Amino acid sequence: MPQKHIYFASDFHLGRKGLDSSAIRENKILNLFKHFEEHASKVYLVGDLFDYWFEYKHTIPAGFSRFIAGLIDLKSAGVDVELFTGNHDMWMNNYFQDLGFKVHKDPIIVEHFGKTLYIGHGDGLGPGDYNYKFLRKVFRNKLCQWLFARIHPNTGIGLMKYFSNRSREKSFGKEEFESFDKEWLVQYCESYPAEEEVDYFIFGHRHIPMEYMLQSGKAKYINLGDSLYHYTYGVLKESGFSLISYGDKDAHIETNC
Ligand SMILES: [Mn+2]
Repeated sequence: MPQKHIYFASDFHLGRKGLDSSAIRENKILNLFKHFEEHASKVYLVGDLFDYWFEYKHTIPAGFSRFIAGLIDLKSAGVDVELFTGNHDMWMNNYFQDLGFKVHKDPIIVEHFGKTLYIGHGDGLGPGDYNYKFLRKVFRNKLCQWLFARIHPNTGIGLMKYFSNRSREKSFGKEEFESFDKEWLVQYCESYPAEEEVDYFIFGHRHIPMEYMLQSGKAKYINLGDSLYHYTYGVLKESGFSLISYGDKDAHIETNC
């Protein structure tokens, strides 16, 4: 039996066009899931899987059935799948738990292959971004969620799509990297207490694939990129962590697994 690996991916933003339409991107992601099915013991999907998501008590957003079926297939094939919420899909309640998935709303620390991993979407961490940090509190507030759920789904989901598009026009697809010391997630990792020994900090949210050795020389900051413009995912093997590109017709995924 070949050794199985641990996989990570984030920021699919299904429901929105990226380099390709959402339907084409969904196909690519489902193909990637087939690869995971063969090689993974565990998959962490690190947030913003959907461009918008809100669970009403008896209703979920339409349009994602194939993807959700893909998640279920992965699980049925014996792969343990854990989900994280992101800033675009933080309104998950019990729908995915009821399907048997663990859903994390905050970062977690876990150990695999003797390495300690800090895994989280990455929104609201690090210095600055006070407007978002305030909004996040409102969005996470139970009363605000209850009130929002009173709006008819056609209007509620319509509003979410509208605001998601607006925020994207301002930033996504044009994410620019200046330098590592200006990356606020890097700053967050640099100031993380040294006595807690973490080998890999793994985040999504930034939409730029990156691997960076922190000043301590002992831990790495990793950003998983996205499946909107970059088509990247991460894999942890006995030998260490790598970021992989996928999604091109010819490019195959990992060569040596
Ligand atoms: Mn995102």
